[in-house]
Amino acid sequence: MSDHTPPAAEVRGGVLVVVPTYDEATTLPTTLARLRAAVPDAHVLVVDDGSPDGTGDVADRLAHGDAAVDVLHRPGKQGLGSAYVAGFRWALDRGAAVVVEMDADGSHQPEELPRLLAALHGPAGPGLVIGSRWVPGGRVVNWPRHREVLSRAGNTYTRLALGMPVRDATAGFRAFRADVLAALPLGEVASEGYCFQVDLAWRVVRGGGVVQEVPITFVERAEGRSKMSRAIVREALVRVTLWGIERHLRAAARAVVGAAGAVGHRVGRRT
Ligand SMILES: Nc1nc2c(ncn2[C@@H]2O[C@H](COP(=O)(O)OP(=O)(O)OP(=O)(O)O)[C@@H](O)[C@H]2O)c(=O)[nH]1
Ligand SMILES: [Mg+2]
Repeated sequence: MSDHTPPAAEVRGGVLVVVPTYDEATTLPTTLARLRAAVPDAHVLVVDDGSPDGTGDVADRLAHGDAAVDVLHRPGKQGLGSAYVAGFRWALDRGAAVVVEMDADGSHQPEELPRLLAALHGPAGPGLVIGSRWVPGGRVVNWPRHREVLSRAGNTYTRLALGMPVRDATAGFRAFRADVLAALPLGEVASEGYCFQVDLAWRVVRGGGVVQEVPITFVERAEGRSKMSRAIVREALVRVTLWGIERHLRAAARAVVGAAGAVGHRVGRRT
């Protein structure tokens, strides 16, 4: 933890942006500067997993000069999902009203965050707002064709398997209402990569919450290295498939119970 730990009153009732980092020493300073300029009232928590490139020190330096920036240091790479869960707990413990997820690599443009926040307070009453690449108006810049195909295909598969009305469920630029986030069983979330994003959206939908998508322009990182891997894609594919099967089995079980009830009712009337 950086030497500035904000009193709860500084965060309470406000927006807390969680920025997970692993080897983002070259990208973090610009991202934080843009974020602080775009949403000056927001508090920022960088969650660094002992990055070998010294991102943790860079983050500490930035936090030292800015009371609205804090750093949570974790020993060694533990994955994006668990970094976010640690950041969420930190935010909820301090009474944040809104919790935001944002990458450090420049793909999520801080200047678009005010639109996400406006939607969160808008008439649809969402518990979760997702900055979406795949709704009308959303787009990607400088993304290799194979990444776009993978993301579109993965999201279509997810939507059909889960019957979830979300076009970009793997997106990681999002804003949660804190009460909705606090109601999720964060201790049960075991997903690590893209799947973490699907997992949380799916839990919000199953809990009866509204998920709203806002179009964004996603910009491929210009510096640093992607942590996307085959294992992360595999994790998402396996888990989403299992959740889809589970959903169909539950629906089938409900249909059988319903049919048995109807037959029992008819038999009962005849006897
Ligand atoms: N604390 C922490 N942060 C991580 C970890 N893995 C990735 N990150 C950060 O999470 C954010 C997203 O990671 P990226 O490498 O950009 O992965 P991605 O956005 O899914 O993949 P690309 O689309 O290729 O950029 C970045 O800010 C990373 O530094 C991790 O294990 N721990
Ligand atoms: Mg990225």
